[in-house]
Amino acid sequence: MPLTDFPRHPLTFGPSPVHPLDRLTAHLGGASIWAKREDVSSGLAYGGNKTRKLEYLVADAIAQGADTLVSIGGYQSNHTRQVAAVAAHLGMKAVLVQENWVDWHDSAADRVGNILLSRVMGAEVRIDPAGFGIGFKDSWRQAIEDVTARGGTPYAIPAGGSDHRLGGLGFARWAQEVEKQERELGVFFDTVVVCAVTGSTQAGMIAGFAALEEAGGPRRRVIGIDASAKIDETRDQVARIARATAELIGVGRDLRDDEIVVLEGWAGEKYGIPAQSTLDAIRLTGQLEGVILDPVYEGKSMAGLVDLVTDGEIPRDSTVLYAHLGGQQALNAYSALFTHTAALDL
Ligand code: 5PA
Repeated sequence: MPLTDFPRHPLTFGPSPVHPLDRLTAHLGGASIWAKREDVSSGLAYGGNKTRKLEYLVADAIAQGADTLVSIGGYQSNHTRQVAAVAAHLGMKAVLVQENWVDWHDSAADRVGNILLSRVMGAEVRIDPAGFGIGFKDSWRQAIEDVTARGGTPYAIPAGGSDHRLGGLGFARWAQEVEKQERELGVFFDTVVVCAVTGSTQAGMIAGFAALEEAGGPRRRVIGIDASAKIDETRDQVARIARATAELIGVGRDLRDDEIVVLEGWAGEKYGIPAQSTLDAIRLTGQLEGVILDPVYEGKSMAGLVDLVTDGEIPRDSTVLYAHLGGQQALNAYSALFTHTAALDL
């Protein structure tokens, strides 16, 4: 069924803003770089990429009569913070399993940033010592059972809202939005760069652009940058969700392998731990553009973009759309990395 027929509960101000990154473009001396900003497109606890995904999931939750959203992430999950905000906004409850996904020993990691905001918004936060993993977890199953046992009606949202029938729809719609904004701005983005971990952000984009291509639209590259340091899992998840979403929205062909591109090389050694290239990209974008990136996701995808443009893998005459997916709140748990100004010679 076409995307427009799926029920959607709006949670953003409207299309996320698109704007050029002129000083970064000049600095790299090549491809023209623009950003599309999921981090400033909603008034619900700073938004981010999950807010757009949740527009479809909560429409389903409301239709099912759910009263409690149950989800899972790391201590500094941006996703669970957005679930908490959406639950508050809808007058629902939120139960959030927060696992110890990151081997990062900042003494405030389970108190500041995202988790602090979720507590402010009234979510039930369950700290769990389990490590990183995007699959189904017993702690999450338990949380769902507990809600039922106390008479509530849970709606289960997997990590990142990804491994869910409707998980790819939010970013399939993002693709349509991009096409409309291109027409308004008189620009064509031949390349999109996006961070990938639980996968439905990139997968949704791929499915959405495939649908547009089928309707006569141009081909473009959607380059995923793995930030989980588990490239095989990320690739599998993106491919699986992209194919399922494409089928769901009526794309009448299998996706080509060259449509599913997830690159490794910028995740560092572990999920959640910034590499030197992550920190360099955060400082570069901050100091050239006043645009803030986080050390878990966006700093890694920007490091990928910088290298791909510098190496010519993204050609000089390309016009690139960097998907800024939010996540700045986690910076607070990484204060030890930024105790001094390290001004770049720009
Ligand atoms: C996240 C995810 P996907 O999980 O859809 O691939 O998106 C990756 C991503 N950028 C990129 C930001 C700012 C993100 O928050 N975050 C998760 C979370 O729990 O917050 C799902 C992992």
